Amino acid sequence: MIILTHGDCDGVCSAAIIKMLYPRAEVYSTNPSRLLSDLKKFNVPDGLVICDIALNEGEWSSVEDELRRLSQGFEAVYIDHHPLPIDFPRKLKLEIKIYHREDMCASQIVYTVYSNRMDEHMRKWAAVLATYGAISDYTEDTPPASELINMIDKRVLYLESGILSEALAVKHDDGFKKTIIEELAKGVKPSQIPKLVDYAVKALKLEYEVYSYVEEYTRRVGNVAVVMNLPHKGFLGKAAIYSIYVSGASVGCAVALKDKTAELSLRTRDPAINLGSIVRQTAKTFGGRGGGHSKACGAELPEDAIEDFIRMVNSLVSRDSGNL
Ligand SMILES: [Mn+2]
Repeated sequence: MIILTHGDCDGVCSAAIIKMLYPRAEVYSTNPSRLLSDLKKFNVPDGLVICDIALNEGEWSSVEDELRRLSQGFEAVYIDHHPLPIDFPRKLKLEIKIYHREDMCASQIVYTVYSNRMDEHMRKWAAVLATYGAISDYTEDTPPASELINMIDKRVLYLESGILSEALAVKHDDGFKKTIIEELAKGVKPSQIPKLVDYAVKALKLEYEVYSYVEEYTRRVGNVAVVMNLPHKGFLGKAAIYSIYVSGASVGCAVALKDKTAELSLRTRDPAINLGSIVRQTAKTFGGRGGGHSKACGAELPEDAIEDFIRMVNSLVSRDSGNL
């Protein structure tokens, strides 16, 4: 069996839960923009599960073709919690099983799908893994996390989840991720996995440097706080949140530049704003693509379109938040 998953805490926990049932499954990390080309690299395995990978608009039919090519004689499984692209078909053909909901993270969905095949001992550990994932994706108000944090010391659960997500923010090599997933699947807690605490502490130091940078270099375009060229990679989402905190803006936007392309992460705390839908439309207008949740989303744009993009997001955000 092959598991393709996101390389963050939620993705890693999703894969670890599945690997508890399928210890020989091979795990590969991927992301939304690489999914299609990664799928093309594989040949027919005996099982395929994709976890925590958002679907890009306009790509489902190609992804579906690849899944169909790969899943001869078994049903491919797609588990995700990101908003579906607007062009996602209402009626699906057979052979691909999709588990999608937005009120829990991928590892919680994985838990709901796979835990009834587990004995009680396994199920208890799988629930802990799902809770680590939930804490890192801020969905701990739904099961099994919502139940577990009242039964096991929640400070310890948050600490373990924090160690895992911090370490994964800076360690990107696939070999290391595979080791973490194997250890987690065997029941080893994040703090007990060799070197993970060291990486987490290193990541925290970098994160605090990013926060100081955000304090100094955040500027405002109306209701949007903008910060660019962070000193370290892996903290785009957190910088966007922190830029709201330091500026008092309604929306935070952190920008990373690479090869004439800008990668943007945007956040808001204003419930009146559907940022995911604003960003999806605006990115399209400027020749890029983007989207995501109503409070947390991202975009990829041509570098020279950034300022126009931000100005348009500001005018749409100001309209929705009533600050115009
Ligand atoms: Mn996730």
